Amino acid sequence: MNYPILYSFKRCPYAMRARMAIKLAGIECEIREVRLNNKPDHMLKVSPKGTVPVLITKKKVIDESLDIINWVLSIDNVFEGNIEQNEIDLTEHLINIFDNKFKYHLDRYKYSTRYKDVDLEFHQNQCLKILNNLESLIFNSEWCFGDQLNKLDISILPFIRQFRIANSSWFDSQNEITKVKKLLNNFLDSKLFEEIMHTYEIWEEGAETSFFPSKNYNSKK
Ligand SMILES: N[C@@H](CCC(=O)N[C@@H](CS)C(=O)NCC(=O)O)C(=O)O
Repeated sequence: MNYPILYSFKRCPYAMRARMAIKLAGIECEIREVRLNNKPDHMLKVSPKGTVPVLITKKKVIDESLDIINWVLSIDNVFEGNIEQNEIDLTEHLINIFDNKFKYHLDRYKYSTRYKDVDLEFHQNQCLKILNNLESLIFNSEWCFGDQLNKLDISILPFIRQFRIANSSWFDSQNEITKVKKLLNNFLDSKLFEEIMHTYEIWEEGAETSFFPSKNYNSKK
């Protein structure tokens, strides 16, 4: 096997953060885009829990997005080079809040029809509270802690993007989260975002290999 294999799903926020880490470290992978309602047998064989992303390296199968980011960081410290220890601690603390609380309320806000008796406004407000807290902790700069992308940026921005998508005009009208809105716009306008959102054909056993980052063949934009 020449390349690590990444099972991925374009719009999945967890897969997006894994693709960002991989891209930033300059690692090349074979990418296998999946349909969540028809996961490949091979993916389920190596990772029976059935979530994406799944990264298969020469030595191990990594099937948690944060573990993929940490594996990338163990090879190439691409995004923690310039930040202070307290920012590293804050990064871990905030990722935890986003993966647990924010995601919980986001699901009930964005996919309210999937839940029984949800109070959409309550969950919207809980997410906003978390963004207000984030607003008070980040710099007024390109990324959370300055000019360099950090583990925090790549971990939380895909979720903030989803939150905005649920009601973009409402999100854009929130005046107390200007730094967060700037951060999200910066992300959505970035080359990195464009690269990680490349569209791949759904992978099937025996299909020709597609690469991430894209080599611009065997895939369409
Ligand atoms: N804790 C996992 C969560 C991954 C996850 O839940 N991914 C979703 C897609 S966004 C998934 O694969 N869900 C399985 C399904 O919908 O069948 C991680 O961080 O990698």
